[in-house]
Amino acid sequence: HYFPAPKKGEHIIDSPFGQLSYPEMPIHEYVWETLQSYSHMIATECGVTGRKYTYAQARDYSSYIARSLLDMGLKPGDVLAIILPNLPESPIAFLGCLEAGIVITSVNPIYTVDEISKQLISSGAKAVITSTEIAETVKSAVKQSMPGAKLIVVDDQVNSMTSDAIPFEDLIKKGKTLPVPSSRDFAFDNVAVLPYSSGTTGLPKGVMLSHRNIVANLKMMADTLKDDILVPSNGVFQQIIPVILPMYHIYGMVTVMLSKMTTGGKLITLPKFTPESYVRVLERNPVTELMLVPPIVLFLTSSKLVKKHFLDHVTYITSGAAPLSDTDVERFYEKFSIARDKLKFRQGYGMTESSPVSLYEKTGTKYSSIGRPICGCQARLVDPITKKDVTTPRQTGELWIRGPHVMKGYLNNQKATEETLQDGWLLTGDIAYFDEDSDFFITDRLKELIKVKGFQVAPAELEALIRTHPNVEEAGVVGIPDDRSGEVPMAFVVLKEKGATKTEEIQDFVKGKVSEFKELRGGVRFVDSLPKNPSGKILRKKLKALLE
Ligand code: 4UV
Repeated sequence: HYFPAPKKGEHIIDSPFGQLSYPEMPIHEYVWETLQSYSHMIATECGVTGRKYTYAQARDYSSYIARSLLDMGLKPGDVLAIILPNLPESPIAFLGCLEAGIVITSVNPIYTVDEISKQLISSGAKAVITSTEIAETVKSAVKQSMPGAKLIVVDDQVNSMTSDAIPFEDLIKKGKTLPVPSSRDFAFDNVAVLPYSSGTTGLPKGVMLSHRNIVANLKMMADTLKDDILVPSNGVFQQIIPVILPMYHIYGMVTVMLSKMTTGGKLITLPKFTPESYVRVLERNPVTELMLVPPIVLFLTSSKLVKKHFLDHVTYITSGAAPLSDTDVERFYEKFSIARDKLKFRQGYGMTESSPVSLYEKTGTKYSSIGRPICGCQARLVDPITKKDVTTPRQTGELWIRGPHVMKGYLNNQKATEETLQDGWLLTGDIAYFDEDSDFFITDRLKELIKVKGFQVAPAELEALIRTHPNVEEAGVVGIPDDRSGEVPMAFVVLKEKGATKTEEIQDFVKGKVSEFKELRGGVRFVDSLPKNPSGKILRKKLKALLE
């Protein structure tokens, strides 16, 4: 992979991890490429029920799923929504769709009916794969937004709720009898997955990621971590990774699920994070690596349930998706008194729009740094006002990213695409600086996004919802710091009739209409007006300043 020469005024920070080369093959072929040497080993296992699949089974079953999906009338390029908690079947469903050339839109399984409907409509999904547990909610969403769509349900217990749905199991059985489709119009730059992100502003948008984007990012990480990746040989060693980050989110999908399957790891899936189930997985399995978000790092440090010996085999912990401080990591080491070169703590920086990883702190020594651009990635810092590149250490600017992992664009949204992709660069909306060693640090967010436990909350979505309250004139939502979740949403509200509505009524109004993590846990404050710029955009920094 080669980059264009820097233009005048561009101060580009290159990756210290060498030149990238990656194969032009579909994601699923890349994932299965080295499977021969560990085909009999476990690929996925449910941390609750123990249901499991070997690599050979996972590969075969996903291929049968691909054949069945095409046999059902779905065509390459059609969109299918995967709405699944982390189950051992989730990667099989995922890789099956990719093999069929079907575009996956990944939906948060804890979403409400309205939230699911919005994504189904926006993505133009023609079929859904879900699980028995959430089938009722998903069915309502399908009925509301895409009647006639095919509904496939993973689980052994198809019940009355799902009697008209197609069991996943049946697709595997049927697929085995079907011929391998002879030719498909596969292109490396076809869209493969369509996760949703609100980007710098507005509502969640479909992020078009191609096979190239994702294969490139998997290889970028592999080349960056080279010496640290352990692949089983002759069944001698296998990485064991609990999968608690949801696979609908880009971090769980690419950096945990796909990346660890590419190198023959054993994924222990947990359908939802509960302290008890997570601790049980740590207690019962010699886990080798943890991929986390900061609130879970804090959980490990603060929970009495987590014992030192659970971490005996862990050599790396990665944290990403939200800021992590030096103190957070110091406290972790203090509690467990583990040698710092035995278990390394490393931070990654990623974004849905970049498939996701762009920077990584490989040494495991500068805890609050996101490190350097990974192999095949370039970075710049651009002053958001003067538009000039930052050239000296410790000066802040907006982080811009370039590489083969940067998205094709937002689905059906040229305006947002043009604002975010400029001249081949991805404008991240994050404010950062680099130090004297060229290690990067995130300091702030230019974009309006709120991160609750590492997951996206789009202020515009909550504002639109709050405005539907009969006594609300206007609303502006911001994130405020929270010990447990990192940030929580808080609303500034202008009422039509002052005094006629209590703050709790606004909080209750939001409850149930959105997933729990989006609720206004930061509270509500009534104001006379919202600060805005001349074109009517809410000035969120000024709103936040009201709290100081
Ligand atoms: O689009 P998204 O929800 O994507 C992510 C992806 C995160 C990662 C992190 C490390 C990995 O190794 C990996 O595979 C995936 O969160 O949100 C993108 C925004 O999240 C913030 C930042 O504002 C991004 O624009 N963010 C992500 N990583 C960090 C972070 C970080 N290490 N420190 C601070 N903020």
